[in-house]
Amino acid sequence: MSRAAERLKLLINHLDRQPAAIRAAPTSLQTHSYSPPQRLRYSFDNDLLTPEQRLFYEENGFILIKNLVSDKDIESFRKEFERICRREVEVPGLVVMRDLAIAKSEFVADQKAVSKLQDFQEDPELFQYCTLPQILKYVECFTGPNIMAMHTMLINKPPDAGKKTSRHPMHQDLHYFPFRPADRIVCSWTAMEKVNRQNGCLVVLPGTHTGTLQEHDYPEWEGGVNKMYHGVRGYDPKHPRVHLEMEKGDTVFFHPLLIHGSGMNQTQGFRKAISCHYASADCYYIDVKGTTQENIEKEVQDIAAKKYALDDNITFKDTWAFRGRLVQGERISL
Ligand SMILES: O=C(O)CCC(=O)C(=O)O
Repeated sequence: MSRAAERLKLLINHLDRQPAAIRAAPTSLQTHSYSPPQRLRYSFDNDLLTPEQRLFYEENGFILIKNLVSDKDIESFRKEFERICRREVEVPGLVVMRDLAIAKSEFVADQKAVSKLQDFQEDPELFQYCTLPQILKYVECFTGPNIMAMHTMLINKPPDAGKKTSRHPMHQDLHYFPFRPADRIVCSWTAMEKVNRQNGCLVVLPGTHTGTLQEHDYPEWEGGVNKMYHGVRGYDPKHPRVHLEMEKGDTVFFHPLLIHGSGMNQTQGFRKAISCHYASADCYYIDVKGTTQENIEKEVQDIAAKKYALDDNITFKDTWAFRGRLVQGERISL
């Protein structure tokens, strides 16, 4: 370790212990207004993240780790995705989402393009992703040792058919979650191939994780918007953006308040990524009545009631509690 890194590590150890201490040097993304000293809030020290990485996450709300998932694992996720599209396997609870405008599909003719598989917790091949030790080691830096896999997705951004429906509006993932605290939730998102601006990589607004949960709704896009793709209302369009261009196997971890989205896929190929939202098993459910999350609560409850042929007694919390799976440590309150 360099001397500078050692000094930073000492400083961070100090920040971990002291409720009030020295603040990390501002970056170009921060304004120069004075803010009082704070301790590190968003990450734990488990000897994995370097001091620089911790400070980067604290300031920006995301961190990109190169080459974390092997080609072999990605190949097995890809094959399982294909088996699901061909209906060779039936996965209980899996939600197959299709783009509203894109007719061209992979593997199966005459169907709208699959844009996302959601809730693959009952598929042992895909769920393998959520238990990869190299991912969990990083997740633990943000959640602590007791870890629940709460939400799983394989995102398959189709080639856009000219209506821009392949875009994902800018949003905060916390809008979808009735559990807290937000700082003990983290998303891992792994590129299953090279992703860049052409095929619609992730776009993030660094530092927005330090803000609050904003109001979300369907954006008024001319070509229409895919189901459940809510967008954040009234964010600053001039906020600096970072396009996360990544190689196959690279993984980004990000905070659930970080405003992010993804652009149009302007290539002829499908852009795949696999992702899981993890939360500390110490997190607790909240009642979202009277909050900005009421609209998503209603939409999720309606979908769940139809899917499982249940009456409207199913609660927003239920829809999460039965999907969550313990992946490390002890299941506590989630
Ligand atoms: O992979 C993408 O294009 C964006 C995914 C995303 O942000 C989400 O599904 O919440």
